[in-house]
Amino acid sequence: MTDQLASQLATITGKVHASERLSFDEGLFLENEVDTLTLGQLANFVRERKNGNYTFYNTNIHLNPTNVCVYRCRFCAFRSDLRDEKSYEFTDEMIRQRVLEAKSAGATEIHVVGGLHHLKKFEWYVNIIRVIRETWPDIHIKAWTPVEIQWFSYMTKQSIRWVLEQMIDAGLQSMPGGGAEIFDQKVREQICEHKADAGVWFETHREAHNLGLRSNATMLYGHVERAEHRIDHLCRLRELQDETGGFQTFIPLAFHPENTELDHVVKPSGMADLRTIAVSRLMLDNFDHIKAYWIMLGEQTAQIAQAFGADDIDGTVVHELIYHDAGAKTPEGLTVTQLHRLIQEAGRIPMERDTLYRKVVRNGHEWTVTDPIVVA
Ligand code: V47
Repeated sequence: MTDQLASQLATITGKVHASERLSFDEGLFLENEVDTLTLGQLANFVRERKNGNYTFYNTNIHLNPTNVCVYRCRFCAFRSDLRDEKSYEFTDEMIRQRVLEAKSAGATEIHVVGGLHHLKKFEWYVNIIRVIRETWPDIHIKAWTPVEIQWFSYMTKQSIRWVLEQMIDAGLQSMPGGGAEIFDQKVREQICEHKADAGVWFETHREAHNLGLRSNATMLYGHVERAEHRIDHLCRLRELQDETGGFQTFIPLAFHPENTELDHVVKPSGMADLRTIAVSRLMLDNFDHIKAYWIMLGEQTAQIAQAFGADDIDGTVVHELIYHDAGAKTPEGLTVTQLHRLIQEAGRIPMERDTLYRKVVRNGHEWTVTDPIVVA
């Protein structure tokens, strides 16, 4: 490293230690000039300042009500046409069964996202939330991305706020972070031309936060985007977080190319995964949590990620399809004992949280939650 680069790194290190915000240019510098172990050391400093030695996980289950989708995102292996052999849709009875399975597995959260089915009306989607809520009133429902919310708004000719209010009325309690991909419009045109753009994504999360919902944010990396697009993505997220404070966790999602139109792309390496997690931790100074989603990273990288800025590894994740259709080789779910091992072997203390980051205390099949876990 030249003297000039070393001096830039020293400035950034000083800012990180003083909890000062890094600029777009400093983000690019981290991406382009700083070695992986130095990035990890800096990100780990922030991670421990915010969350100590804890790594969070939750007990959750996924429900993807249909894979039929009007969109053809080039990175997606999950979607299906109605006539394809693999197309499916959930009935009320299937939803009830999934919820009862969640109940017997002790899940605190159900994560619901799926395709935009051209033959289903808004009421079909509201009913999914209602059936979950009626089947088990205690489970936290985290559902829909801005892509779905905009589709519902288009179908009903009502505002995004109205759509969210109907969903909240039916039982929706928070929103996952999907649909964000990369916010840059030129990149979106190459990977998901027709889908809701960055403006819609932010408008939906802003409305959700204003209505009292918490939500997550994601970034899909390792396809056609470049470093400046990733840093721009992170800077845009922290702007909305400054305004609303409604985001809980950020999840960088590594692209899985198998069975997609982008199957010529080489999957991001373990080093790229660790660097992206570390840079995200450093840029998103106003996010409490960074999640290393073990399903897509693999269990080994998720373990190491806990020393590169991540303080959460998601959950038991039973019935995940989006990554597994795209070639993820991870198991379709992990037990709590396996999650504990992943965390403890990384030298961290496992803490079960609910969706809103309250500590979960279990007593046999019963569970209660404490106040939100305080972070720095
Ligand atoms: O938006 C789709 C991504 C997202 C592929 O909020 C792909 O807690 C890689 O958002 N390779 C949906 N990624 C999943 C998601 C999520 C996951 C876990 C936790 C949370 C949370 C949210 O999955 C999509 C897209 O960015 N995706 N296909 C693929 N082939």
